[in-house]
Amino acid sequence: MDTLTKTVGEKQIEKQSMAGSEAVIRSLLAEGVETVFGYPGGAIMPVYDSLWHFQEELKHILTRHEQGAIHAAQGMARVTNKPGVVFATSGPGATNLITGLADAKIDSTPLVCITGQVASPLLGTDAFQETDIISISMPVTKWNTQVTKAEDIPSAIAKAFYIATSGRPGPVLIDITKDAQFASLDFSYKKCNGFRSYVPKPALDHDEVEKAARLIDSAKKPFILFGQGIILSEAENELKAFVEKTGIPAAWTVLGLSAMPTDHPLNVGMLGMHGNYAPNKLTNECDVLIAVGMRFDDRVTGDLSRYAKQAKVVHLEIDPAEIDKNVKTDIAILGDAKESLQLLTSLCSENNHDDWVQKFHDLKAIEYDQVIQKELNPDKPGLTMGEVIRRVNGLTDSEAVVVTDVGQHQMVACRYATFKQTKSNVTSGGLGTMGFCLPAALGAKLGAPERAVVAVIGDGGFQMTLQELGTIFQTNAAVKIIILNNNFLGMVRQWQQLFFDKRYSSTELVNPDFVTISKGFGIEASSVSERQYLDAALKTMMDHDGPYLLEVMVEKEDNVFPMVPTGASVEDVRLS
Ligand SMILES: Cc1ncc(C[n+]2csc(CCOP(=O)(O)OP(=O)(O)O)c2C)c(N)n1
Repeated sequence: MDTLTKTVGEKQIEKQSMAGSEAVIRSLLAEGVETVFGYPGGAIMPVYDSLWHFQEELKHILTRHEQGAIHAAQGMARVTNKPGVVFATSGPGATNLITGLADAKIDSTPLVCITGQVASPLLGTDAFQETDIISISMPVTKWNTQVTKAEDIPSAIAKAFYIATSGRPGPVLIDITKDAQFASLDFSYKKCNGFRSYVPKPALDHDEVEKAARLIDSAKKPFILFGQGIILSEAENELKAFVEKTGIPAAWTVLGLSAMPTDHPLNVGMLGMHGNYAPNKLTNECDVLIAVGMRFDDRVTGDLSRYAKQAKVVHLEIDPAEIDKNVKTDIAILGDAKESLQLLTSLCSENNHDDWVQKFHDLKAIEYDQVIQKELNPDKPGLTMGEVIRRVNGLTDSEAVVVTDVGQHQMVACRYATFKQTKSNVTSGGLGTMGFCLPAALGAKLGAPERAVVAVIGDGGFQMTLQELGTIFQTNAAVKIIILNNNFLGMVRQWQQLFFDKRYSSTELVNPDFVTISKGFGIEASSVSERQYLDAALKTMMDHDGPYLLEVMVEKEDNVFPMVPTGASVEDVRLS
């Protein structure tokens, strides 16, 4: 590598001549990246070769599948609020990223994915492992670009990091042709801080905030709904201050979980299809609905034509595309949640709404009697998913990062896991991607090594990405894996029971021996099916030095309630 000195204006800039592949690595280092998840192949070999020379500076985690790499990067991003970075080769390597990209896009997770591409003279010739990943990934990335010249690599990467992390975060993809990786450039790196036509953070409109404050002050039954926007903008303290000053009850979406301590007196639980009874029902009784950093997903709103029609709606949101998308707003506050909440809190009067808050408690008592008590302290012999989660809360003192897959176990974990700190719930919310959990838990553990990370997975979803046990073994990441085994694709079976006259079409699973599989991957494991051994089994798992898999045999045909059936109104939430 030669060092060149160039004079630009009056400044002497040190430039280094190097290959495009090395520029990729140096650009990532300039962005502060410490870990990359990926899988090599022909079109990205020059980058992997350059990586070889930077093993001390940049750790590469070789997953067993590109889907595992991207979910692991998502898991890391979710616990650190920093972009996850992924390498994959062209063709199948790149297409294997698509599910993760779609998942990260809908859940606003910052990712920078770098794919190798065939050499530029071969583009469009159906060359070996050529695929048009730019077109394929267009709808599932926040931005993507193809680089065919080595000298464009640093600026493309700088732009990628800026776009992935600014405003509403999301995944970006850079596709680099093999000749651009081999060619040399004079390297210098300048971080991107903005470019024309992209306004990631709208300027706060003081008048709108003032109007919202007056409306909130005059409300008799105000209700706050908060989502992941709080976590992404690190507005946890601002949310708490707002809630406490105004005395307004607040409910979280699935992705908003842990943005506030579970036991905060004004935290009234989870919204949505399997959320709590009170926040769903009382959505249709509040007079002012204040939505912060959430997007009125259909799982939260149910039937829109019967959603909060009586309420004035205030929406605090960073992405203009979300305003009036699903729910018509009366006052839109565009901006970063942290700044918006700070100003709004300062303009609102101190207040309390004790009678209104009591209504939430009254409905919670009904839910407790009819659902929660039976789930957490069952008197039937079969184990419930809820009692497993209750014990995990106790064993981890509510300090763990809980990573879930998709299905009944996910909803049960989201309902019953308790949190003391933020960024403690990692789940595939918008896309509902089975197979997300195991690799995401690995990424979460590597991103937050000091924290306990508990992966809660169904027997179905586990078998979608179980090969990542190999990566967990190789990295010795101390992920605690709980398979809640009901021998069914449980959530689909629940719907078949409730809405398809119990026709269990292709949902019963004949499962392999998960303990043997885990041990085959070098990961200690055990199975438990009786209540009397459950505590000890969970404790053994948590105390084990290193990763551990515990299979818990649970009731085969339990259902998750409450439930707002598809197409129903939130006020028609069912308790059984
Ligand atoms: C990739 C993917 N395929 C299909 C589905 C549809 N789906 C949602 S939940 C579910 C069942 C999950 O079963 P399991 O992993 O055993 O968890 P359980 O519901 O039993 O807790 C299925 C098939 C999905 N969400 N993701």
